[in-house]
Amino acid sequence: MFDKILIANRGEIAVRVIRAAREMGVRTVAVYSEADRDALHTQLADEAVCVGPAKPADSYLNMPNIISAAVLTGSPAIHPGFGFLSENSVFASMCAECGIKFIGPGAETIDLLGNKIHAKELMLRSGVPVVPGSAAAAGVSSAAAEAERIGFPVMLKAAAGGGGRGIRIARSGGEVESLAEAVSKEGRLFFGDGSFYVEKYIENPRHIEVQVLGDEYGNIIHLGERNCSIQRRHQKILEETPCLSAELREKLGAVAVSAAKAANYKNAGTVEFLMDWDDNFYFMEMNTRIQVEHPITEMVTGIDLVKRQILIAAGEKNLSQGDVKFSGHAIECRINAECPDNAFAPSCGEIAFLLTPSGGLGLRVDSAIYQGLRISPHYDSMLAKVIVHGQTREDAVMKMRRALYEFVIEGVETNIDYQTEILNNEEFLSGKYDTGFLGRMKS
Ligand code: MV4
Repeated sequence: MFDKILIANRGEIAVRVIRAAREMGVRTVAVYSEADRDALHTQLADEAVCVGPAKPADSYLNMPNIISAAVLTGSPAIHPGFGFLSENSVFASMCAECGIKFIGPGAETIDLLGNKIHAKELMLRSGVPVVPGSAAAAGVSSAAAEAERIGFPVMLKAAAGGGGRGIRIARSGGEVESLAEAVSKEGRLFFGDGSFYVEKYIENPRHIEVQVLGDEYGNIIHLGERNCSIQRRHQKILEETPCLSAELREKLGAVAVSAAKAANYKNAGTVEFLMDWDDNFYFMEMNTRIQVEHPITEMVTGIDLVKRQILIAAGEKNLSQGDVKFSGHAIECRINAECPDNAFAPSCGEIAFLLTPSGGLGLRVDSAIYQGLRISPHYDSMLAKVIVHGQTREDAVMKMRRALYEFVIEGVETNIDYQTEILNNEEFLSGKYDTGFLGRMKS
């Protein structure tokens, strides 16, 4: 086992990783920006190294500075968390070249799955169901013909896309060329890659993803699904598990394991599917990081995913599929510093008063905020994740309502009341909701 790891991240996920490491007897090194001198992750780690100014490009994305911090502190491994450098294959290679273990999949796997066209081609070859349509890159001039062949509506997607950037829906032939131009331009601008592809548009799908774990020896297991259909502008707001019958979970889980095997997948990953109301599912993409919503999977399986990540990176053999047992229902609500009454504009300032609802059976709050902390405009607006675990969905919903009722944050605006609205919504309570849910919810 590593005697020490460096955490190349900030906020709640950095704290989450530091906690796992400490429980394993592994020492921790935090990196922090000048804006994060007083941050919780900076204080909770055994050592902390300043890696640059507040702007992410100068600090949390500054690869030479972070590698230097690992070398100077004698850290044999780096956990990248999510966001920042977590899906950067150049960083993963740089770690390897410096003899530092990147806690995640190999650089080649990150590269392969980061390109949606290559990922889709791989899945097609491996028998994983993909959305009907072209796998190969389409050109602006051939896109309209592709779209006619597939049948409208279609979706145009940038090969390197993510976060809702570089995607357009085309409903008729006349608009394909200009939308293709736009997608290609966005791809070049945001990801340095103008290639794109065309596929059938699935109306009002559910976003269902499967957690997988692979070890260094090719043993891959799944840890069930998460329903992440409650999104606003491609930002997940609330996630829950389970959402499928045991039978469908086994089927989707087996497909997710095939997808991960095809990519020679190592460490924790997530296979994203679109699912329609006839339970047809289609591979969308694979995320090569630990995800924000991982705690709901931990709650229903009792498996600490971050500890598994560290153990796997250190060479430990995977659990077997039979070790994974599912129990009860878990929900996560993301608490953001934002103003729902003002187009969800980010809200900054000092946490003037804080009362965290953490207490009672089956309630967990993952967060890095404390009273007196200043919320900086430089970073993500997520302040906390409230995670509940109940025996049934109804129990979990009641527990989450209770937790949100108790949660007090003063000094910044939050979406706590907005989350409560979701939990009181009839469509949500029916459990039968899709990615159009928040757009329909009137508040
Ligand atoms: C789709 C789709 C329907 N059909 N692809 C949105 C972000 C990107 N990762 C993929 N996305 C979608 N791709 C086809 N062929 C609908 C979406 C989509 C969506 C997906 C998951 C969660 C929320 C969403 C909201 C709008 C659109």
